[in-house]
Amino acid sequence: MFAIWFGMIRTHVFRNTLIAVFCVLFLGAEAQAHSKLLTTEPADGAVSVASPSEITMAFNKPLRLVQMSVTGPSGDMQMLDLGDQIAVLSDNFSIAVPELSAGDWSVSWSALGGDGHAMRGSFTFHIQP
Ligand SMILES: [Cu+2]
Repeated sequence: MFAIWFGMIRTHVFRNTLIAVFCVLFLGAEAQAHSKLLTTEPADGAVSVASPSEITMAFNKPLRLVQMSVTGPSGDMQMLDLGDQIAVLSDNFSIAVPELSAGDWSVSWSALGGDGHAMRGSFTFHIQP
């Protein structure tokens, strides 16, 4: 009786351990499979003397950019027109931006990874008056 009961616990523990190990391996592989933002122009934290004419982003693996916006010193968010780069599988994007005023700007983007998972990120730069 005790042996059977103990056996059930062991089976459950064993099963849960297997599930845990599987999850760690799976999630680890997931994280590695995702695209990573390598460089941007303007670079994150850059101080510029002029408004950039475009913002570029380079990723280590192709993804589909679905949305990009800039938020300026006034706090107003402007959606950027992705044009023919929207949802195109690529590892490099150059998106035109309107004339930006002096101050702190943050860029937000969202994308679909090559595996279809949603991704997002942001970076900032500063334009000197
Ligand atoms: Cu994923």
